[in-house]
Amino acid sequence: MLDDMGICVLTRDIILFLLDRDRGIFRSGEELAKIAGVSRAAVGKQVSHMKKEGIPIMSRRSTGYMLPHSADVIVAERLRRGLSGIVDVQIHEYDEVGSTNDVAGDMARIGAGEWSVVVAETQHAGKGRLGRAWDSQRGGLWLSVVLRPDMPPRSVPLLSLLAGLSVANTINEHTGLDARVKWPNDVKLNGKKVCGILSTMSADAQKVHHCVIGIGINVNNPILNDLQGIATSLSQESCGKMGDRRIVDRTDMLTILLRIMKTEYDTFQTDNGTSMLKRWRSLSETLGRNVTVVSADSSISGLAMNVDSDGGLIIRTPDGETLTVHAGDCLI
Ligand code: BT5
Repeated sequence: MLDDMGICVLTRDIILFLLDRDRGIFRSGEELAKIAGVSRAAVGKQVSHMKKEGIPIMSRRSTGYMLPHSADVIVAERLRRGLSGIVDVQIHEYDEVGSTNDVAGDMARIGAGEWSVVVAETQHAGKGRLGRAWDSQRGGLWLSVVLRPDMPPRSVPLLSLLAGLSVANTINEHTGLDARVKWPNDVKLNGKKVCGILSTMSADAQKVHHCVIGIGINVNNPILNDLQGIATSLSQESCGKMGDRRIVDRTDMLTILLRIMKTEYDTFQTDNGTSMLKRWRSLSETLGRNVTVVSADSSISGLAMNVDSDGGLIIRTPDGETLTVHAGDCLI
């Protein structure tokens, strides 16, 4: 069917959109079929596909279908509408992939445009930096964004800072929690990691062809026992006094995140990151602290003074030397 913006909407997406809009209310197959412009049998088929994916749609004979209020699901069509006129986004939604960064990278290599976004419910080979694994169970936000910035390759780390800042501001706006950014690629809540960023690029010496900004946010997903001491999720941090876990709306979060990221990126392109860096510094939990940055060939300790215009961390060592590090693990 064509929606009010003239966009062809997949039958699955329109059915999910309608059930999401009327959560808690049964809608007949006939009504859904009419709006989606398909047969009742086609509606039944799409609903059973969605149930197999784990979307808890309830079916009642001779009444219809209903999406419960508690269902934690990314509603692609609500996301598209929320971004319409703000970001010209191409959403590619998957139930399961190896890594959204790999899928987005393949798409970028064959010409996908800026703001092509790959989002998956789960990743079976989610990646951190340096070949580390990223745990990506259902309930999180696992996405990768294709960008084609006009910048030299040495400045690409700024995009990781931009993405981290956008995530922290999204969390603060959407949940009222106090998220902070940690150099180079983390977002933290109460000292624990709630989000990691993995940026990759294709470039020659002077010019970036494309970047893939991978963002992993722990939202409603469980945190592995092994990671409990260092990682947290939005739902865990939003626990009520009775210890009841809140389900955070991932569709709203993703909408806000992409809006904030687009605004940051537009400004970034006009001032080369000057104002983004100002905002990053004010949300930073790294600056002003004693840190050790460990990379493949060095370990540098000292006071984190500032970030430079390419996103490098400026450190003053105990013997008064000032050094800039461009990558590594930052221990505080
Ligand atoms: C990162 O690496 O923090 C980058 C993570 C990027 C994940 C996104 S998800 C969407 C996109 N597709 C991908 O395949 N990746 C991106 P790093 O700084 O190296 O941190 C990795 C370390 O964080 C691991 O060694 C664990 O200790 C820890 N970790 C693993 N899973 C985690 C999780 N879900 N939450 C918090 N920490 C985690």
